[in-house]
Amino acid sequence: MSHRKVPENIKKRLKKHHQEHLIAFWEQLDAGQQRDLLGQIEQLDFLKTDVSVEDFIKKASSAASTPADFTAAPFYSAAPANKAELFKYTQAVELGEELISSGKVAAFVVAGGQGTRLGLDGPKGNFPISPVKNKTLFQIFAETILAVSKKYNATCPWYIMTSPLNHNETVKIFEKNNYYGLSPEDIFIFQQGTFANFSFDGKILLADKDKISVSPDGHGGSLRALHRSGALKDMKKRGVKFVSYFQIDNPLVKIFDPLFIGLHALDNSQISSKAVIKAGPGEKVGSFCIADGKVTVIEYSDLPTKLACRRNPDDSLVFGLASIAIHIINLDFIEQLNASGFSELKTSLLSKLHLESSSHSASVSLPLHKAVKKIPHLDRHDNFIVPSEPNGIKLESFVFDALPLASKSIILQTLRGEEFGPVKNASGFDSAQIAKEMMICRSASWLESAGVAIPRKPDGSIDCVIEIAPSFALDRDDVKTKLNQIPKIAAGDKVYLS
Ligand code: UD2
Repeated sequence: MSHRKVPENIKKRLKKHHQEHLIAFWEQLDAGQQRDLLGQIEQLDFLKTDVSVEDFIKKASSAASTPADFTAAPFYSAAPANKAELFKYTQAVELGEELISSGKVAAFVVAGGQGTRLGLDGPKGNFPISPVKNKTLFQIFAETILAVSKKYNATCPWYIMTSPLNHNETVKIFEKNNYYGLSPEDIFIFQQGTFANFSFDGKILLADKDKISVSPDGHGGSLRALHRSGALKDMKKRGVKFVSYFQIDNPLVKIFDPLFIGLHALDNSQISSKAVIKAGPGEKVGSFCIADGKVTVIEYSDLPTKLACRRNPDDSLVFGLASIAIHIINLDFIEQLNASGFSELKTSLLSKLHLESSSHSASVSLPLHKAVKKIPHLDRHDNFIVPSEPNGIKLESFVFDALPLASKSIILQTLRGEEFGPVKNASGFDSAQIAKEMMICRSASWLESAGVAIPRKPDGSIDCVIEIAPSFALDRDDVKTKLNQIPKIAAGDKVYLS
């Protein structure tokens, strides 16, 4: 046992913030463990400020971030509404294609989440989902990026954000699968940061005698992680200007969409978003709004039911524009946020915490949202507690909270069946089963619009299983160029087009 003393400044800091229990087992740790624990304590930004952790926890409520007054957000519709828009969309597609071809666009997936809810032990990206070949989410995205690189004769680098929960395993999966045919130097896998977990009375929880209990800092942490990991630097070196952001759970995402990229660039937007019309007032997605003149997303849990159900005269939902977590973000904007430490947020207590505590040359701070969770931990009597009921608080930041910080932010509507089939639950809504069915429906729709006959049952449902590989077609138009390669499809067939 080592008898090294806890440095006085750390002791004082812990006392001031009522977190002395973090060193309760100090005497039982060896020198290496003590060093390790000190390092973790030093990383706790808020311990370096005057703000009490109790305040921090009490005020970090998602409700606190809901604006008092907001209206519905304007958006570009999925198809041009008039001649002027048709002209603009055509221009945008041309510009978008040019930007992809010249290597100005990078793919960026946030993949810090685990597949636990889907019964998968490991990174969610390793969840098998394609209807015929059972390809994983990682493989579908990799093959899409490869196909885009070929189509546009360009290098399309892919940035993948993991979390401490799944980083090593993600790297191993890519190595084991030979990067799914992509060149390893064009794949950049990096980890997001973490926030400490708290008990309800504002105490930081211990995972072990020498380990602070932490959780990934939310997808909002990606903006800081892109900077800290060197990913932004790598992008700059390559001449990338636009980051195409998407979530690991959506196999239908169109990662490189010329129209979206082009509209974003034409409008000088700093961060743009794709949206779908909500399936109903209760759908668990954020809603796009305008608050204080800025595009803002209000999470479903923060939108009062009365407002969520409010309807326009034509019966559509007033706040019916759903965020599907697909964005184009300017590299410059991410850099700017990191460099400024989000000075726009200076008035908020929470951001004050982060701004003042920033020991890094650059630091990003977004509002914090808290989630009440079951958090296993070591109590002060050395008992390891596995709670059966929620017992603590996890903090997260959300990437869409960066929208109101942009000078300009646009929204493009897309069609759910074309681009949004998230895999979140083991069964029911947003399940793998539904995502698979959506993949089949989209393939059938692409084929039918090219004139291919798809067998259907008397009730109109599709009577075959189809999978279109990204190498075969990236969109509806690509299918039309491959008609001679498509076999006749009979009822009950399993068809894989590659
Ligand atoms: C998210 C959005 C919701 C809607 C929906 C669309 C939030 C809070 N809500 O809901 O508005 O757009 O998606 O599908 O985002 N992730 C990380 N690190 C983290 C946390 C999450 O990488 O620390 C990734 C995760 O791997 C996944 C994505 O972020 O790709 C979404 O996370 P989620 O499943 O917690 O969000 P969800 O489904 O509640």
